[in-house]
Amino acid sequence: MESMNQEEFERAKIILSGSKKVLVFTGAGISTESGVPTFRGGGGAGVWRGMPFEQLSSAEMIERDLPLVWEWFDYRRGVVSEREPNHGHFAIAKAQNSDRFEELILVTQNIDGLHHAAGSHDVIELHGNIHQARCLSCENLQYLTEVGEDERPPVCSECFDSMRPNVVLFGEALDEDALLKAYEKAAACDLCIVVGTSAVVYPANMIPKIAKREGAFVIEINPEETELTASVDISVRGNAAEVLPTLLVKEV
Ligand code: BJW
Repeated sequence: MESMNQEEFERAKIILSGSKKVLVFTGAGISTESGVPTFRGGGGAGVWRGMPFEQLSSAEMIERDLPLVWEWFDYRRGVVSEREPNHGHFAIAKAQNSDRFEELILVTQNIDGLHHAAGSHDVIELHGNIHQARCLSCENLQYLTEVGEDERPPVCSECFDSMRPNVVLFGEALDEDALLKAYEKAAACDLCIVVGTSAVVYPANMIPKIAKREGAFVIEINPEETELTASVDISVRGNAAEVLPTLLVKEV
């Protein structure tokens, strides 16, 4: 871990050893070492067929061209389906399934399902799940393994209307229960670990701010500086897959 700021890392380890209620908040950067592109900063998921992802992944595009939205997410699902969780995902799952902390809540902005694949449970997926379709009329949710690849858009088995990818696009509201639960847990944790997110997308980016406001210690893990860096208590500059196994699993 040559590029990591060792002093900050050592401080983070000490804080972790005294923490009971931990909230881990992840973004696209945790899946970098699995080969899933990030959105910003040249990560690779930013443009497809010459169109910026902000345009493709938008509420407006669902109205305008649902088949194109399906093509875009079928392509993305193809990329994700070939990927596996990395040491960062596994470290979180291992800590969550151990008795190291009284509670470890995992909130993610990612739609790739890699936290589940690593063995994490009760994951709060704020931006949905790329492996699911949702009915435009009755909100029925189905896994794409049940729906199949033949029909785009897929037809709802309950009401026969069209289905859309179950992801939260720009201009759309997040699932209220998921967001409320994430905010409540952020307000109640004593340590919030923010991993691999640029923290620019609202309302998910309120989570570390709420945690901090309510008195939690905030640690950021990211190879780059972000909008959040100036306001966190410790910023560990490193890759999630390298930092998390030592930080979360091994005690001081
Ligand atoms: C590593 C690493 C390694 C690299 N280890 N780290 C103006 C001001 C404020 C807000 C707005 C505004 N205009 C519009 C808005 C609102 C908008 C918004 O926030 N826009 C901002 C971009 C300005 N938000 C919304 O529209 C949201 N809805 C909403 O506000 O609703 C209001 C409403 C209420 C009631 C009714 C109706 C409406 C919805 C936002 C949904 C976002 N969805 C997306 C797309 C999902 C589908 C898809 O995948 O295509 O979610 S956007 C995209 O960004 C995706 C991500 O989850 C999200 C966050 O990105 P993330 O995870 O932070 O990734 P990156 O790429 O930004 O950063 C990666 C980081 O990893 C970097 O920092 C790297 O350094 C780091 N990294 N390698 C650790 N190895």
